Amino acid sequence: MTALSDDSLTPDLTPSRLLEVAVAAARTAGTHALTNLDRRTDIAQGFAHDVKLKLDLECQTVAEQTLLSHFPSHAILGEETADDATPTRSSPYLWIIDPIDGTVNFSHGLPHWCCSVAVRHRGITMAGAVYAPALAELYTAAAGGPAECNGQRLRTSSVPRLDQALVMTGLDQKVNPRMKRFALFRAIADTVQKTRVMGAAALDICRVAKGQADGYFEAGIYTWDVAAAALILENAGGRSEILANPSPHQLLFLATNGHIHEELKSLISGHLAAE
Ligand code: LIP
Repeated sequence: MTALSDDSLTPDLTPSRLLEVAVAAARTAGTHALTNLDRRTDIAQGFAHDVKLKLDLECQTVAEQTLLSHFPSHAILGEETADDATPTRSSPYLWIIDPIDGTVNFSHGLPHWCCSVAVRHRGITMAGAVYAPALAELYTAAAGGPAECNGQRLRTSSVPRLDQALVMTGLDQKVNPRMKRFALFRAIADTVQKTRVMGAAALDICRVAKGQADGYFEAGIYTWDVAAAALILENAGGRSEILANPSPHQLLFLATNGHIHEELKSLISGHLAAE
């Protein structure tokens, strides 16, 4: 009997079917976090400017359990186990989980946090779900389909120039060591209409998809922060680009409404060149 490839094990692996499971996993993780807010300060590991909560680990576990109950042979890359360097197993399907994006916000009781679940087939993102339970917002997209928030179609803004743009960014402490994090922030802040640092990359990128912001850039972000939101943005008419990949899973990531992309990219690249 020939070994069945993953592709044939579950023939109904359409983007919409994959999205259904991504939504189920994101909702399971988000509901677990929301119903355990009383434990939002239970720390698993503390850092100078960051924190890993016990709920981060628990939410990844419940998301994984949901995914594997549907697709036991698929591989998983999650923020909380990424130090293992490799996904759980080899498979053409890779699920990418950020169980709580915006962990520090969550631990302080700020509602700007979410659970992000994406799935890639041979490296191509097929579906993505970003669930922000404290905001009652579920962002979704499947390859070839629309981007939606709570079932409403998303469209990026038409803001044409940087000096009219609201640009979101982050100040992760593990930022690319070559880059002086506040110098780049200053370069962007001096050029755009306004900058915002909200602390949850996936939600920031979904705001660009929704037309509520016009761009997002971060120098020290990770694959699991952006995998789902990047598809949602592109299906809403936006554009995303990895400007550099300094270490496994770490990215210099740009996401825009498309209109300001080249202008913002050259500002950032010019700054990097000057480093
Ligand atoms: C967060 C990102 C955010 C970044 C934070 C942190 P986490 O992810 O979403 O954009 O600025 O430093 O990395 O760690 O909360 O999943």
